[in-house]
Amino acid sequence: PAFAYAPAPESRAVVDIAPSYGLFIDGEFTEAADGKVFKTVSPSSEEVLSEIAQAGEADVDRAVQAARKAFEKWSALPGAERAKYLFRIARIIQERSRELAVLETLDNGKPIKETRDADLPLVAAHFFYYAGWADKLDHAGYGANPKPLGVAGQVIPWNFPLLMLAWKIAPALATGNTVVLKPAETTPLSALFFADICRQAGLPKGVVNILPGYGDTGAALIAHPDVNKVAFTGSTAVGKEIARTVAGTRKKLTLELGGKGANIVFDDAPIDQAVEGIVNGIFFNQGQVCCAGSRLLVQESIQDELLESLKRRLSTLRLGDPLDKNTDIGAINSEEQLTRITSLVEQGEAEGAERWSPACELPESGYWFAPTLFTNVTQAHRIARDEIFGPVLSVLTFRTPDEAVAKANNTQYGLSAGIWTEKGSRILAVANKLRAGVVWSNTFNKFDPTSPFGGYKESGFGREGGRHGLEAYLDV
Ligand code: TXE
Repeated sequence: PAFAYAPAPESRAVVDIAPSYGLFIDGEFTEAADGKVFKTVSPSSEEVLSEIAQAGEADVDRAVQAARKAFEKWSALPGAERAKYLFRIARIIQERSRELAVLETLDNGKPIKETRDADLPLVAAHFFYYAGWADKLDHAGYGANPKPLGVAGQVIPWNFPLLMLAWKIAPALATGNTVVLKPAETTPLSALFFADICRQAGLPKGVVNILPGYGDTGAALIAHPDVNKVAFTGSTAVGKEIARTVAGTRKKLTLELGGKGANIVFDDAPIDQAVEGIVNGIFFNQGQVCCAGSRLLVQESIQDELLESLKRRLSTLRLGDPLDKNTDIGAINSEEQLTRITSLVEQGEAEGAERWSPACELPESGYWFAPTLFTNVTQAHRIARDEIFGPVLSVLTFRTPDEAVAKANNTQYGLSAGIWTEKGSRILAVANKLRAGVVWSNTFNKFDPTSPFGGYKESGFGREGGRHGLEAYLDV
C-alpha cells in the first residue's frame, strides 16, 4: 500500500533560503513602499520558508516605470544580443537546476522527481528555444521587422511556478519586450531566485521585474496604464475579471485558464500503457495541472479490466515527503486548494458517485489528499463538470467513437484530451473532432517548447510556446 515517507533532510541543504526577500525592481531587491510582508510556507510540512515583501500599487508603478525605461534600450538591441542574455540565463538555470528543483519542491509541494525531471529541464528548454528565435524574428512568418509591444504585465499561478515564468518571460524578452511579473502568493521563491539569475546573467536593469503579492497586486499590475500586454495563467473566474479590466484599453491579452480534459480509452488500446498514461494524466503534480486528464472516458466493454488494472497501479503509488526521490504523490499546494478539492469530492459522493482510494496513510502535518477514483459518474455530476485541480479522477463510459467525442466535448473547457487506441485512422478522426487545444495520442502530459499550448472556449485564448508564442508579444 501507499505509505508516508520519513523526511529527507540532506536534500533540503542543497538550497540556501534567506529568512526574507524583497521585491525585484530595476535590478535591485527592495522593500515594499508600505513595508508589507507575507510568509511563504512549505505545504508538505507547514514550515515557514521565508518572509516576502508584498508589492502594493506604488511598487507596481515603480516596477512598470523601470520596465518602460529599460524597454527603450532592450527593444533597440539587435536580436542576436538579446539572444546572448537568454542563452546565458538558460545555462545558469541548468547549472543551478538542483538547487532550483529542491526550492520548487519545498515551496510548491510537488515531488522532486517531477521538479528534477520535468519542470527544470523544461524551464531551461524554453529559454534555449526562445533565445534561438531572438535573431530570427524576420523569419517567423510575420513579415520583416515585427515590433515588440512594450511592457508586459504577467500574472502566473502556483502549480508550475518556474515553468509558467519561463513560458511568459522567455518569449517576451526574445521579442524585445520588458517584463513585470507577479508570481502566485503561495510560490514566490523560484521567481525571486530567477531574479537573482537575471543579475548573474548581467541582464540590463529593469528588463525583468518580479513583484510578489496577492490578487490585488496582480489586479494593479494589469490595470496599470503603462502596461501594453497582459498575460495571465490562472482560474477562469479571475481570467474573466482580467478580460473585463483590459476591455476598452489597447492592451493585448492572452489567457490560459482551467480545463477538464478527457482521456479516451478505446477497446483496442494497450491497457498497461493506457493505465500509465491515465495515472500520469491525473496524478502528475497531484492533479494540479490545467491540462490534467481529469475525466477518464473508457469504452464500456473494457471498463472492468481497465479499472482493475488502474486500481492495482494506484495501490503502488507512494505518497509522502516530496523531497524523497521515490515519492509519486506530494502535497497539495495550499490549505485553500485542499479545501476546494475536499468540498468537490464530498459533493461527488453526495451526488451518488462511488468513491475509491488505495490504502494510504497521510502525513500529520501539511496538506495532503489521497489519490481518488470516482465511478458511477454521470455527465451531470459536478465532479464531471468542474475543474477539481486535485488527484481526483472521474470515470465515465461510452460505446461508440461518436459518443466518446460528444462526451469529451461536453464541457465549458477545451484545453486538452487524450486518445488511446492502436488504430491510427481513429486517432486522426477523433482528434479532429475534439475541441481542445492539445490532443495527445497514446501518451499524456507531454510538453515541448516548440509546440504551441492554449485553450478553446473557457480555457482561454492565445497560444504560448512555439512560433505562435511569439505572436502574443509582437505587433505584426
Ligand atoms: O487561482 P487564481 P487560485 C484554477 C484551479 C484552482 C482555481 C483556484 O481550478 O482550483 O483556479 O486557484 C492572481 N487580478 N487554476 O485561487 O486566483 C493570483 O495572485 C489579477 C487553474 O490559486 O486565479 C495568482 O498569482 N491577478 C490554473 C494567479 O492570479 C489575480 C492555475 C492565479 O490565482 C487576481 C491555477 C486578480 N483579481 C488555478 N486574483 C491553470 N490554468 O493552470 C488572483 N490573482
